[in-house]
Amino acid sequence: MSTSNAELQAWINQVTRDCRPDSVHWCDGSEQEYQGLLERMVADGTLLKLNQETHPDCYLHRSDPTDVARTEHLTFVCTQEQEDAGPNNNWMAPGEAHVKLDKLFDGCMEGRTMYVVPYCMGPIDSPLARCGVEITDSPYVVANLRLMTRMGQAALQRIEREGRFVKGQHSIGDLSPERRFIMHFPDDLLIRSIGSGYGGNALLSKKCHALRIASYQARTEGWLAEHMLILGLEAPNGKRCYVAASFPSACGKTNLAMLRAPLHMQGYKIFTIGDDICWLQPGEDGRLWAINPEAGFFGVVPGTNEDTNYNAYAMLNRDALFANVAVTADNQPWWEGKKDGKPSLDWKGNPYTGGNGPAAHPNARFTVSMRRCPSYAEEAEHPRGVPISAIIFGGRRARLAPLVYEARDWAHGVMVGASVASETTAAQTGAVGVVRRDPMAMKPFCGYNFADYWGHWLNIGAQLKQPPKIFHVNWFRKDSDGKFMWPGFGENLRVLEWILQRCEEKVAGRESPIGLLPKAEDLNVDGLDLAPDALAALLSVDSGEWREEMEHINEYFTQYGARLPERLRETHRAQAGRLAD
Ligand code: GTP
Ligand code: SPV
Ligand code: MN
Repeated sequence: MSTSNAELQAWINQVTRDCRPDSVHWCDGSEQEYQGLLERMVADGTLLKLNQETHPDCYLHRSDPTDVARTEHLTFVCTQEQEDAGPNNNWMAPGEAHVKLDKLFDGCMEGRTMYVVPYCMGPIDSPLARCGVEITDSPYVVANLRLMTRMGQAALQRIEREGRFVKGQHSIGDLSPERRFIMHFPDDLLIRSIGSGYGGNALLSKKCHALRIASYQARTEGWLAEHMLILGLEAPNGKRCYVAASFPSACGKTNLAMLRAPLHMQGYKIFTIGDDICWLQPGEDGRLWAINPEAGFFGVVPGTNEDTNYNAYAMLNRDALFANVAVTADNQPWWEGKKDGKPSLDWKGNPYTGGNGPAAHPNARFTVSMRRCPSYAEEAEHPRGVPISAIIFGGRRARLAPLVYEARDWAHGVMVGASVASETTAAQTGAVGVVRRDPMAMKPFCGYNFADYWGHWLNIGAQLKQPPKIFHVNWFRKDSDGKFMWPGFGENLRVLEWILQRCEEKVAGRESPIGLLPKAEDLNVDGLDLAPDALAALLSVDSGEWREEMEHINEYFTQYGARLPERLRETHRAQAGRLAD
């Protein structure tokens, strides 16, 4: 096959010459092609067929034990000037990066098939959507892209019509962490990734394109590429509004996006538009509009069950690809938090004895098409997206951050987002549970200098006639025994209800130095089994601790030197002042 786009054809020819695959396969995105890939992977052991009676069309992929999460220390942004990548990114000069990568890619596909995968991020007819092509030697990556993106013929046609696309060159190489790099060349709309077959390292449409490259593009084009879920919230009166929420990796986006109303709040309904990535653009009407560029989910498996995430759990019994879960004796997938069955083999395929850590890897994941989600919203296909009424930032903080508070205005909201901190999780390699700054949940994903990014956020706000209100939430506050104080999951709807009422100006907030908190009587806690004083603690602001926090935020901002927007500095100063009073 070939394409009428000369740039694409030349790039494919070049990669073919360099990587020397045995054959080249252009993906058309058909069901037949998908089934063929699955069969081939079952035959060579890349995939294991799970119990087809209980889990029709479900498969398990066991990745290399050194390749189970994103590797941030091997991820680089290669701009000409280091300052443009900023202190928030690893940087390498483009020339040096290409020399290193050329050596690694040389002949790396010998004996393998090279797949050419055109994909579209966003509804295929949306002006907000953008296309890309991933070249990969991993049929597992291709199968994931089929579920996660609008992939194949239609995307190629859009590329040929528009002429512009992001290039992603990927090879699993020899899977050695010593020869693993995920490099971005935003000026060339190019990604080169080698040595990993896992998630965000290898499905280049996702974090590499839809966040790192897209955020860079968005800055010059006047939009935002964010690590956010999008949900539709339908109130008992039938009115729907849309909310975008940004939490760091493995901090609750998928769960909130698919929330099911608990029994006592049956009048409400949540619709899922996206669970991980959101592209936002000011509309002509002065509102902020959002699309989900993805078409599927790559979600955290452990902890998922009928109570925590009913809708996700319902998707996991057919047409799902699992990565690094355990299996039961009758070959059903199993993970920590699953209520039935017991593990027979752990995620590495070894007999599970109980003494050797969890049976499923803590970052075990599922891949499924969005259409399989019972709460999937038709609006996800709307070319112009949905208008956003509220933006929520959040993190995993055992202390300090209250359950919910509202920023005073857009600029204050940008400061709230820029100062998000969260405990690290298993979604990236390295220590778990360490608090680090993760502004807008974008620390691993912003393709340029954070200082410029915050400036861009301020500019976007200035263009909006009806800017969304900005909130901060924390589901993860712990008591002195180390137990979560807030029940979380479905009960988070109580917080969404308050947010909705604030958006509609139906309730007033309670002023505090960090923003508006709910008055105790405005947060619905009927029927909740909260420890005595828990609500007061969840809604309290400790000025002493917050003064210290403002010092830490200041130290963090100082790294960005003169590039830090003055407005952000002022907003910080004003809050520190309010805390000192
Ligand atoms: P990425 O896909 O990595 O970007 O993560 P995500 O933000 O979509 O995270 P996800 O919703 O998959 O949640 C990850 C973990 O957080 C799981 O272990 C959940 O059980 C836990 N979690 C989610 N929501 C809540 C909550 O409200 N309270 C508590 N305590 N845990 C939660
Ligand atoms: C995350 O780590 O934020 C994810 C999973 O959503 S990955 O696709 O691996 O980045
Ligand atoms: Mn994510």
